[in-house]
Amino acid sequence: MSTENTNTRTCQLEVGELLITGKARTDWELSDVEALFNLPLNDLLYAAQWVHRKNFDANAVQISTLLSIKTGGCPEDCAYCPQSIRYDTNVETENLMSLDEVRLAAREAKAAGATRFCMGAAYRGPKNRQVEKIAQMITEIKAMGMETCATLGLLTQTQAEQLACAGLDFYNHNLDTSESYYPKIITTRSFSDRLETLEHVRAAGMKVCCGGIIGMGENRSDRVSLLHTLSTLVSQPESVPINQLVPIPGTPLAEKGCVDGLEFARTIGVARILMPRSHVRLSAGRGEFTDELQALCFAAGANSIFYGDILLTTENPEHEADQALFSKLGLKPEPAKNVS
Ligand code: SAM
Ligand code: DTB
Ligand code: SF4
Repeated sequence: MSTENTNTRTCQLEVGELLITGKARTDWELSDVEALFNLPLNDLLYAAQWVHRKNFDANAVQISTLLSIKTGGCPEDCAYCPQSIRYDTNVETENLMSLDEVRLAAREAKAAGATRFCMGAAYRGPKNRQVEKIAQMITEIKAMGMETCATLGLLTQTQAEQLACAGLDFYNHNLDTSESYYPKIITTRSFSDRLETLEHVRAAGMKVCCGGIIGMGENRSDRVSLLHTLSTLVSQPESVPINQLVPIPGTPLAEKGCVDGLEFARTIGVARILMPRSHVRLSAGRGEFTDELQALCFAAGANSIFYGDILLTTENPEHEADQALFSKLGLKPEPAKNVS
């Protein structure tokens, strides 16, 4: 394996039975994804690094800041989620934050060096009056010179266009898992509802942030299927968050254990090869990772993180810990202008 052929104009790499070019393609077969998952880890890491270096500075990591602008009280039944009203968790229901509160938080994030500001809301989907308020927040944050991202649940086409007009750069909406495992995790909206929202986001001209969660009791074939679906969307998502389940007491997935770290890193490596130009983000669950596992994930092609002590409701590594890790690994924040 791994014979680099530099004789042709396009560099190619033989990876097991596959020939990869490091360019984005959306015609992956399920069997290709399976084959990548089955590679010896060293071969997978080599191929993922090869692809990563063809498309990115391998030592630069895109940094986003996340703010929960509307916490808790969500009517949906997502089995992993501390914000669902159906589960008895420690999360209190709060109203949508005011424009003043969000402005202040965004100023602080900017001062701390954030280049992208993401706002999350515990909605099934926003009401039109909520979209109007959030559109104002987006316009103000854009004016501060940061990129904007929001995750508000299902969107209609009109809502997606309103958000795009307000200056929203990215919309995060995850598939979460494979189509076949999905009904075991969420029953209040379907996999195809999610695909429809992604289509609305694309049609409105925004960039797509879409990924999933590892460690919800799914098996390897579900992880294969999730990455296959993501990489064969009409356009690949520009950002691909790979979350490790944070098991929350009170939710149906409270007792699920952590997925094996090597399997997590393998998932990152496969995502990197399938979606060469996407930012692959280490998202929820990073607080439980050792420095060594994070280093392995960066080596496998992860190049984005959430920075800040809290995600939406759960803990993220403290910023001092991330600064120390970046220093130990020789990583640097990716400059905003290169961020896709
Ligand atoms: N309500 C909106 C929605 O569901 O699209 C936006 C917020 S929701 C919290 C965003 C994403 O966070 C979910 O799709 C899921 O992937 C992730 N998430 C939520 N709880 C999690 C948990 N306990 N562990 C890992 N990821 C989680
Ligand atoms: C994503 O995929 N992960 C982030 C972001 N999109 C919004 C959210 C993770 C939430 C983890 C659980 C919590 O903090 O409540
Ligand atoms: Fe609601 Fe989103 Fe949590 Fe599902 S993931 S319960 S939609 S906040």
